[in-house]
Amino acid sequence: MVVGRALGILVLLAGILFAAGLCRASPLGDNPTTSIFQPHSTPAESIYHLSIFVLVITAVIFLVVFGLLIYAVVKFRSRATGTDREPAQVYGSTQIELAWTIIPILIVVVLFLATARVIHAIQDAHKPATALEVTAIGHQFWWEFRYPTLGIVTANELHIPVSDPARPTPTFLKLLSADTDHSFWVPQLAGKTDLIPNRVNETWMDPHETGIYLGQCAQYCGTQHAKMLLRVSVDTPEEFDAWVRTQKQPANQGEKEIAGRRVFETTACINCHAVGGTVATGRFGPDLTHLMSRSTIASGAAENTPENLRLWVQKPDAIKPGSLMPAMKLSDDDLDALTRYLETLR
Ligand code: HEC
Ligand SMILES: [Cu+2]
Repeated sequence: MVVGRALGILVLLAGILFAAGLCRASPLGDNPTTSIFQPHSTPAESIYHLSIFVLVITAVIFLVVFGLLIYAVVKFRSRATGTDREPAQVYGSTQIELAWTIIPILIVVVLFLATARVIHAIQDAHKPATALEVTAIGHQFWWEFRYPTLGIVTANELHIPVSDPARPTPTFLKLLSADTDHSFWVPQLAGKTDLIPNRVNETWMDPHETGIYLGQCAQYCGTQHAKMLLRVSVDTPEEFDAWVRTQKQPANQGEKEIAGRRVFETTACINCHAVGGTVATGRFGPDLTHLMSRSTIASGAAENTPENLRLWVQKPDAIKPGSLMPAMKLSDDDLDALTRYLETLR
């Protein structure tokens, strides 16, 4: 009996240690993580504490139930006593039945109240006047970010300022969808919130540390849902201001890349893409005004290098099969010129 129980507990402990090891394996910094166990923002911290609380309660229930089960299995195992008689049958016990009705009800009430408290604290949080406002729009299969108060439009890589708890500058996001359901999830910064067509959802985050935070669309939205990644760059106030200044500038007109610019502006590119201050005003695809200020393309599917840009325009499917950008079937010369033009969009 003792051996069985000890074994069960050992297996459980090994499991917990293994899971904890997985979560700790990648420290923030060079190797950003998507673990909910390393929160860096108030909503994520509340969710983390709630998760631990629920995990502890359920672990205790697990241990008690399994302990009793193992005890019963061992204690009442069939023994070679020589008789085939059934053991004594016990019918009903008011005390035990009351106990196993009332205790679970109490546990559920406690879990409910703890969860309701966290939901209320996150959903009804006060929005300070210093808050940054961003509108995030989910598209198949990329993210559009608009800063209505700053007049900036960008894609896939969200820049926000770090929030000093003494003088908070949280970011409040309005979540919209251009097509189907998506879900905005940056585990270290906030819980998941869906983006639903014809509905405005909201979320917020107040990152306490600068760095890159990774996220992912968390609601299946079509073929390339898995490559609908999110990058949040949490900047120091100075870095953020500098970023805002660059983004507010009109596009580099690519004077030196007339040929490439002509290809861009005489091809269907401009129906789907915008480049500030030019004839390109399409909104179906990501804004390309400051394309080169982003470190990845196609929602994190590839690094933003000249080779990848060229490959992307030539054959988006090579990077992201099923993406909604068509292969543009350009000649090699046009493609080279176009790539050079894209590289001027800083
Ligand atoms: C029918 C609309 C459409 C046309 C035409 C189109 N694109 Fe796109 N483009 C998209 C969509 C949609 C995406 C986003 C794909 C994704 O990430 O899933 C995209 C993504 C891109 C990206 C990556 C941007 C980023 O930040 O991730 C570049 C660069 C780009 N297109 C360039 C071009 C060029 C150059 C042309 C013309 C030769 C062109 N596109 C024509 C719809 C279009
Ligand atoms: Cu998705």
